[in-house]
Amino acid sequence: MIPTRDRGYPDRLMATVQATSFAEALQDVRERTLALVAPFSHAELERVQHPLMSPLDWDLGHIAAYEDLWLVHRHGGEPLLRGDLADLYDAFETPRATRGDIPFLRGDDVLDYLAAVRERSLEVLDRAGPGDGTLFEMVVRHEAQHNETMRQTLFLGGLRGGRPVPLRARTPACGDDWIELPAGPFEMGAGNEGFAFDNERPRHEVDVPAVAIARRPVTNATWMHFVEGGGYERREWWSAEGWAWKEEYDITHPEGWTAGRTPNDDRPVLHVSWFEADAFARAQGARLPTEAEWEKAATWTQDPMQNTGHVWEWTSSHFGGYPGFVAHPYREYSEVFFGGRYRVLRGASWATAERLRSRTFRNWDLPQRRQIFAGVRLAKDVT
Ligand code: AVJ
Ligand code: FE
Repeated sequence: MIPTRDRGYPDRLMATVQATSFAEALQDVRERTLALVAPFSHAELERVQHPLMSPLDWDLGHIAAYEDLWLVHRHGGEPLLRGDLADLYDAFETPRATRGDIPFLRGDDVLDYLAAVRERSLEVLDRAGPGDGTLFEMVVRHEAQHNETMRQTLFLGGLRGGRPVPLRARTPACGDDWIELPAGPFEMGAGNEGFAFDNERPRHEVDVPAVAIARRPVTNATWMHFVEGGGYERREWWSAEGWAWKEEYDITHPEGWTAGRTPNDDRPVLHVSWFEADAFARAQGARLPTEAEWEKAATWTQDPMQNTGHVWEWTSSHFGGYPGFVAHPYREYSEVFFGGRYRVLRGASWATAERLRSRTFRNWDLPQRRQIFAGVRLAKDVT
């Protein structure tokens, strides 16, 4: 099953999640996980495809370990199936850079581990029920998030599944098509009903000055124009930190624009860093939107943003907790990333599961990162 094949192009940010049972939801995301790795040999799954990313087999074992921890151990009250593997599959105990050298499960062993844990969690669901559903929803979404991480690995490794299936409909190339949002407050963040990640709460009022936000994300063709116009050479368009990064790594175009693959077309540009997005915006006499501006625009039904949900959109905002933030249910999801160099991305990408798509979801990454399926939507002040 290839989840991206028949998607339309226009606005598909909002999820239409059917009210399926958790057993079905777990089954559905597992089919997607297994379909992602099905084309590859054991050797390809064991390999470090890129220094930034875990071997795909590590992701598989981590998905199983996370499910065992939260559903079987915490929710079901049973001992871990493989307590001996807990540290190895803990993202903090074992940082990505070292994951190539550790004895993670490989080949059929990791597939057996996934299946054995799944059997246990379905037994817990049968016996104890889903509780308020939070942990089951969290585990389904965790696996879906790792599906996107795994696609990033496939992209960087040049393997099948790392690039979007070419979309039939295309965006008209349009430099100056702005949505004007009048000044005023809106309710930011997720309400109390239903599932949301801790960093989306609590909902709170934010007053947003008048702003213009681009109707569509920046296209490859427009980015090509930036490259040809000296975008990566004009010091005045770059932040000091961004310029230093660009010089050190000799960055001259988005990640993946190799000879013979320079997509000069009207699809949203992908695989640009925050530093590049920031410089590009300055070159256009514009800026990146704040995440509040982005979210307000996403709720502005009078004149909706278009082509959301194909690329993550960098914002100017640093990742932090909303006023009154409470870590829940686990501290390591968001809080440990607050207050650092992380920038927020909004929307969703072509590789994001339907279940994860929402107007309040906050993604984050470091400003130099380009493995993420990220692009740019511009904003500018209204005077
Ligand atoms: C929300 C995508 C930034 O991949 O680091 C997966 C999701 N957290 N396992 C990440 C996540 C723990 C997270 N992002
Ligand atoms: Fe994880």
